[in-house]
Amino acid sequence: MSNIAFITGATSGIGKETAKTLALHGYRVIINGRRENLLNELSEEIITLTKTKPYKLVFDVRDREAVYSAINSLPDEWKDISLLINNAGLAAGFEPLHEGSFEDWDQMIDTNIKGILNVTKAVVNSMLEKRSGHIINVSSIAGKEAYPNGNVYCASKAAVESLTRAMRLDFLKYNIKVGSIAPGMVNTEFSTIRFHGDKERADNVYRGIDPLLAEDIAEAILFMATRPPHMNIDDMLITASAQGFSREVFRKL
Ligand code: NDP
Ligand code: 8X3
Repeated sequence: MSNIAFITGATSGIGKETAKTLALHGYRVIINGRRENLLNELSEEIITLTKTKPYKLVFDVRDREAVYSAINSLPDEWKDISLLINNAGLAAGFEPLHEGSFEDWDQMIDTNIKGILNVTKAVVNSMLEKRSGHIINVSSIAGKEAYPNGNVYCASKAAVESLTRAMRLDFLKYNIKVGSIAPGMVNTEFSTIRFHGDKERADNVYRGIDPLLAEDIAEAILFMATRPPHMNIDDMLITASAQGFSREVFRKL
């Protein structure tokens, strides 16, 4: 097996920490995101940490042509991807369904569902040919149970859970492992983006608790990725200790 890992949404949060963690553990990493300046910064950080240079692919996972053109442009020495982390994703908006915005809905559905489909279809061919590979989809606790105002985001992550199971079945005979990880509350840019830049409202989400950190999820992804060939982790649900389930949080105020 090669040691090339491809991480989507690596400019921030879980994807960024996963790229660093995998690189520190000997993977050669391909990093993706739309914000080129942040990919450049991460690249420098990884070079300092590991003395190895990541490969940067700037594209929007919603843009099918851009996805294919980026993957096809990989030089031969970067083509043999053995680990795909489908992490790029977001929540946009937090309103009851009847107040939701079409734009937010499209962005979540196109990124969280179609983005995974686009990238997986573009990357999996070489895994199918080699009859080996591993795909880890970043789902969410929101995919396990809907919560008030979560509507389309929860549905998009429930789709990630379902697609993960479907991929596992379709790729089974090709010896490609497929699993998903479902984090609870992780303190990243996630809530700021969900609330369209309202940082104060975002900070409030984590008020009075110790939320998960992106590093916690990165370590769990590393664990999933480094199990021996006979073992696959299908699903891993991780919450902060103060989070009983989606909206059940004990805050020390
Ligand atoms: P961040 O907002 O910190 O990071 C999101 C990443 O996704 C960024 O690197 C962003 O890069 C990338 N991204 C978003 N849209 C696109 C796109 N269209 N094309 C390419 N990249 C994109 O949030 P998190 O790290 O928290 O989120 C990572 C994943 O974890 C998401 O799938 C999220 O749903 C999931 N998750 C998060 C939880 C949390 O509480 N934080 C809990 C459970 C799951 P850029 O903007 O540069 O394109
Ligand atoms: C992000 C976690 O609980 O805000 O997926 O939906 S939550």
